[in-house]
Amino acid sequence: MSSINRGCGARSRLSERFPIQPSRLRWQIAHATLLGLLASGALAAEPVDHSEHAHHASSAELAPMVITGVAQQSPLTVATDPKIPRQPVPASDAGDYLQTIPGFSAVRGGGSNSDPVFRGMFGSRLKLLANGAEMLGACPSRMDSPSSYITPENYDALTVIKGPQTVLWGPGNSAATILFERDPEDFSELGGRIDASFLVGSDGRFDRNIDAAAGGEQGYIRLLANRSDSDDYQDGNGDDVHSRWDKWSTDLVLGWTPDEDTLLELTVGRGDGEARYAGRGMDGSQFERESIALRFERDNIGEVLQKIEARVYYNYADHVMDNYSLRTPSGMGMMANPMASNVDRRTLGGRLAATWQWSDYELVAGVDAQTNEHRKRNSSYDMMTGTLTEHDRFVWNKDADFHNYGLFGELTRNLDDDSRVIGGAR
Ligand SMILES: [Cu+2]
Repeated sequence: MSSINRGCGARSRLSERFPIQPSRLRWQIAHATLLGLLASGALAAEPVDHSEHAHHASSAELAPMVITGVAQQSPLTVATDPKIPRQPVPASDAGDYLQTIPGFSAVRGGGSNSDPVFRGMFGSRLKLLANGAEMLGACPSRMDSPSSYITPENYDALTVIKGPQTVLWGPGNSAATILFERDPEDFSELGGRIDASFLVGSDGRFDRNIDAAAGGEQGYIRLLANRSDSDDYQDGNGDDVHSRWDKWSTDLVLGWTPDEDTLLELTVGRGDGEARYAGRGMDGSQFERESIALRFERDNIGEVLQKIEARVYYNYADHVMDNYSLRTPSGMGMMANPMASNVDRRTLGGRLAATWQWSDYELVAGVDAQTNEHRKRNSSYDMMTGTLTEHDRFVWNKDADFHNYGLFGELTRNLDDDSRVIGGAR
């Protein structure tokens, strides 16, 4: 008997030798207190047995602590629902939204489209993926940072994997990997749902969101649309800060679920917007996004091979910045006259991964690839006649073209309920 259940025996011996593991106990008390704080906030309207609460409080004598960030799921992972309202209300893009997670800050240029920074690192060290697809933006001065094309409310789950701790989602993620994911719809019979929300704030802030889905056992259709406006805000001195924005984004999702374990999903999306930048010589007058993505998932395949997932995506960013449509040209220096610059980027990518499970081990391995093409064109201004020739009268000039291909594998060994060892290579 003891030889069969050797794993169990070893564990019980360990707990006999250390009946209470001090570090673990402390962690559990801290956790319980945090949960207690959250629960007492959420259940404030319900009758509370004060005597029992008083008893709990006296058994764990910890100083009161208020946490206003998102609690982490594990030391390396933060998972949250991006539809949950936040305070202070973030701008409509992912950059400002991520600041509600401890460790994130942002490089701000105006009211929206800030560039997220995690533990002092930003840019290509942060891997931002929307449903597994990357959209890097086109602007050489990062007016359209990757986060500016992501509307958090249009997603169901946000996961932040801190540090270079995963090799599963592409190269270059030395600061963190940030995943915005949309869950597949699950209709067991014909039906539908609509989630709509409005937000009105000071300085002309007005957001409207709609997320509607209909479907049945065989598949679903889902429409997500969002628009957000804000006026210039006032600084402490009462002066207007050049920061107004107006952005919209919409996605249509078509899912086919021939059986419980199979999913084929097509997503088509579009968005655009404009944003003033207080800290720059130009404003963003166009942030056009076009995206198409196809994903396939198959679960519960066999004893060892558990899951196969495949995704292909196409993302196109077409960005215009100028110094005349959202402001008046300064009339002096380098930016004296009206000028516009138009940049675009086409990204095509794909990923195929499989999950294997045997005894305490789990292996996720696969391949991925991505190609990028970047182009630009500028307006021209004739100082003699004072006429502006718009950027779209010129031909595109391709200035970058690159690809990457990856082969990756990540092996996890579960030691007990709380501990894992993870190793990966790419
Ligand atoms: Cu720009």
